[in-house]
Amino acid sequence: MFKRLVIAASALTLVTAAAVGCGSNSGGGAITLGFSQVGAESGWRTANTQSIQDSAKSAGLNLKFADAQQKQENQIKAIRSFIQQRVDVIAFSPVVQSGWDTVLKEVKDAKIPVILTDRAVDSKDTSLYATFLGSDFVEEGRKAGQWVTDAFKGTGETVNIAELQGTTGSAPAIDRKKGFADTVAADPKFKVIASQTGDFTRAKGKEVMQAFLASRQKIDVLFAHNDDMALGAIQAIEEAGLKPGKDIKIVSIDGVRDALQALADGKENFVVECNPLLGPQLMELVKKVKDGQPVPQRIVTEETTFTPEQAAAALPGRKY
Ligand code: GYE
Repeated sequence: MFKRLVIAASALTLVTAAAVGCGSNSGGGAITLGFSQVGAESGWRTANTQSIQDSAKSAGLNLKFADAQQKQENQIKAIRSFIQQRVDVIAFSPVVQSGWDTVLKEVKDAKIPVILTDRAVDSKDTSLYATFLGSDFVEEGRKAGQWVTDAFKGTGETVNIAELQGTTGSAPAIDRKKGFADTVAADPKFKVIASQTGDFTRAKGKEVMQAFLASRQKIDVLFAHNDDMALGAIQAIEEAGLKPGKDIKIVSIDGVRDALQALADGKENFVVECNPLLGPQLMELVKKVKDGQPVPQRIVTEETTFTPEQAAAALPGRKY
């Protein structure tokens, strides 16, 4: 909570500074990076923010950090304020995929390079950004779908699947849904009987799972687009007197410590990793684009998957 207040307060400072036209670098020659974060909706996001703040510090960058509280309009405001402050580089994790062309053109006109971090935009004009650093979300969805396919190999019976989607219109929600659906579509016994957004949060994941359970359809598998929604759903399942991981098999994406613990405890069945520790790579890219050096258009993060045994082994060293 305290952290959220601090982040909200610094977002305000940023807007105020822009309004009074205070635009100089305070880092005394250091590169100034304006970063617009999605929010603080999940454990993944908290780890991502920490990684960016820590690595900006150790790279000696002057970081202007704004938290958009899951609202695109706040991100657009923050980006405009970064332009006014004449930051050297702008990086952001776009909350949704669409609707960025206008503001990205403004940034281009101001000759400030842009780095997309974690999530993509659907702008046709790829010259609006220098590079996109982040995961392959379609592949993550495929890995989740492959686990479900393998887990139910022996049975010819229908397998009912409930899906908790991420934030509507966000790249990870769109891509993970697609990767999963394409994979399970190979066998018609897999049926996605319920699919709704839980906005990547624990509270919403729980609430939507309660509604799924209240509909009294038999659910064999829950696929959650992130760990936090799965963790909320586990609470709903337990409160309904069912055993998560047994009565309902659960697969989710991210690999935060709480989910690995649930996996090791038998309350989840499989976790697909999505790496939030993008800070060090981002800072390298910031330096390069600032210097006008070439960078690849797309940099895909490397990630793994976890079974319960692998989760138990990974837990002691897990940093987030
Ligand atoms: O999976 C989720 C977070 O964009 C990859 O956003 C990120 C997703 C992550 O809220 O937990």
